[in-house]
Amino acid sequence: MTTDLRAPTPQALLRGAGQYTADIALPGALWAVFLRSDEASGRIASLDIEEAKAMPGIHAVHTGADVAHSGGLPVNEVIPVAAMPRFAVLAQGRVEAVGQPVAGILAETRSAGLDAADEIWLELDVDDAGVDAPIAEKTWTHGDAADIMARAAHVVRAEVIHPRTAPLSLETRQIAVRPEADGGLTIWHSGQTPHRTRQHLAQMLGIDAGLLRVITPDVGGAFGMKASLYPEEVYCVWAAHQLQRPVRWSATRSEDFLSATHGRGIHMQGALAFDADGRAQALEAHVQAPLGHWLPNSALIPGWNAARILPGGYRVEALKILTETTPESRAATGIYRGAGRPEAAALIERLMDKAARKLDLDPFEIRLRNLREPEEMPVLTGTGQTLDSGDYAGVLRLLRDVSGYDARLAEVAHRREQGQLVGLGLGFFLEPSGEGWESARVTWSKDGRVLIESGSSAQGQARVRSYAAIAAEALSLSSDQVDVRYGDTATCPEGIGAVASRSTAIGGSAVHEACLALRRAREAGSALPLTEEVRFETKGQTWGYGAYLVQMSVDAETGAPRIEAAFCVDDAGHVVDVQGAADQIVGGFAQGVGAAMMEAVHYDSSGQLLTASLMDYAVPRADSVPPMTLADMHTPSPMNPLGAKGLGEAGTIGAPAAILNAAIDALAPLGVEDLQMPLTSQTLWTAIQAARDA
Ligand code: SMO
Repeated sequence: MTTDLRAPTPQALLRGAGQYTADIALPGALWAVFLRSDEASGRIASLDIEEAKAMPGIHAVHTGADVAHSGGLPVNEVIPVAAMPRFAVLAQGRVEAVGQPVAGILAETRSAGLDAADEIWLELDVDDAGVDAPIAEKTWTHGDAADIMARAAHVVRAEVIHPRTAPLSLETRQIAVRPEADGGLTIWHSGQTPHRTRQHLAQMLGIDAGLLRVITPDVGGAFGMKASLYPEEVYCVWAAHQLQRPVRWSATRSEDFLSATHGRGIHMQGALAFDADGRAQALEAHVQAPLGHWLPNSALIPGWNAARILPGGYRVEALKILTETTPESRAATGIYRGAGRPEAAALIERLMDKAARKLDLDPFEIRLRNLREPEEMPVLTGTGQTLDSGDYAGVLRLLRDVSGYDARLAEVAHRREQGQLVGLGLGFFLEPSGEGWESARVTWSKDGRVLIESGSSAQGQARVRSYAAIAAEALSLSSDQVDVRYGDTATCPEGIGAVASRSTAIGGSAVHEACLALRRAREAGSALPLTEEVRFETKGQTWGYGAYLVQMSVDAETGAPRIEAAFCVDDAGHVVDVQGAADQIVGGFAQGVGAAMMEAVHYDSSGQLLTASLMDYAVPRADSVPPMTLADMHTPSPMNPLGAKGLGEAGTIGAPAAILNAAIDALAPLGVEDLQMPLTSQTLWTAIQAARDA
């Protein structure tokens, strides 16, 4: 069995040469299958597993009582939680959402496990799910926003509702666990944070972390959905340890719809006050962020991000923002590419567009009047964030140029005279990336080859290419002399992982500093082989940013929307991998198109999931991606030696704001002032009819 995780190139992944968790051979492994709740809320009146246990090929069946001892999953309390919902490996006395695992079955084959699940008799006393009170809330206050609001020349208000979305990585959740002779466990896991996974498992199951080896082999997309441990995964690790048998689980697509974390779902309302010249003076906002029936590690991040980032790049000092997070008897919510950033951008950009209309200013002009200047930075915002660097007005001016904005305005005016529904939408956004530290061990061998072992990990981002390029530049080598390895707690130095667009700026800086140390050692006359290990701690978050312009037409008869063109200007500081950066923008934009125009997880009023397969849940395809023109600026970040900023979420953050503004602009001649996502043909057709009837 291979344990040499020399990471493959992107080309190898495309050829099918990757090795994913489901590819790991695990002779004699038992398949985990779960009986899941088919009700959203209720007391377990009876749960009879005897018949299931007696079925052929069934090794064991467990219920909540068997795993009641396990500890809770640590939650990152960026907003303090008043009453933490219970983390249950298997339901404890009650069910709290459709899809919650109630019994775990260990079977010789998956189909035997599925048959046994049919023979488990679960009786529920169904009760009323209801919506609880918020369990975590936080207010950001600066100055006296209410007073300014009351005296302002102009106040605009907006509401943006983001549907729950399913992150939908191509590879579903996967885990494979093998007990080892020393009493330890090797765990192959489709995850984003191997070291954190090891630490959380050790803590929850009371196993010494030194006995656990977590390997994240190739991971087929994650988008934040794989940044936390799941009850099903904790069960597999517990069961393998308990039974001393290898155990594996591979989620079906429907299991992911039911019980993987959902993103978004945030409902935001805001008001922005302006003086007579269109200068923003005060901001008030309310962020309602839904939680599910349990909290993954990053459950509170989206609601926190949506608030702290909300003023964006604009000079609006007085503010009052309240975030409330409320559990629902639904699947858990968590981070999903952007994680609160698209929500912040959509609300502030709606407010800016509304103000432009009210003050009769061009959408570019009102933003240029309010964006912070490069000379102000670093600057502390009203929500206590330090914006590191940037030329925000510069990207707007570049966007205006590359999009040929003035000619497009004329084209839109002309087509409107012919009765067409067509509009332009602008969105400016910020992308704060991760904080903290990351590590790298770099070895320069006698044969001249260099091996990077990173504490970071990856899920398809061509990390090999960027880390190899950083090492090649520092050591004056060619990239093909560099190998990269990551995603194994046994062989790689301690690290955080691939979340929050942090890997190039922080993990890459660790590689850079380790290579510079090697270079110095070499120049001082040391002989090869040489190894350097560096733990790089960032001085603070980097704030990537950008501005997107979308041209959209809407079929007046059917409501069908079409993005005719998209222009994306991004500033991610120093860019290491130019092709990889462009790919991230395009892929991210496609996910933003999905969120803005087609995706929505639906539950009925009793908590039944209506969108449990790709028959019911639309996702963007190649033909949903419009013609895109990319342009970039490069304002280096002072926070790390590479000057790099995060960029992996940019497309997903900037797209919905621009698309929403474009759709509303397209229907504006009919008197439409607001629309909510997803902007499907039905949404737009309904808005057109309502406007015509008005
Ligand atoms: S939403 Mo990301 O994987 O931090």
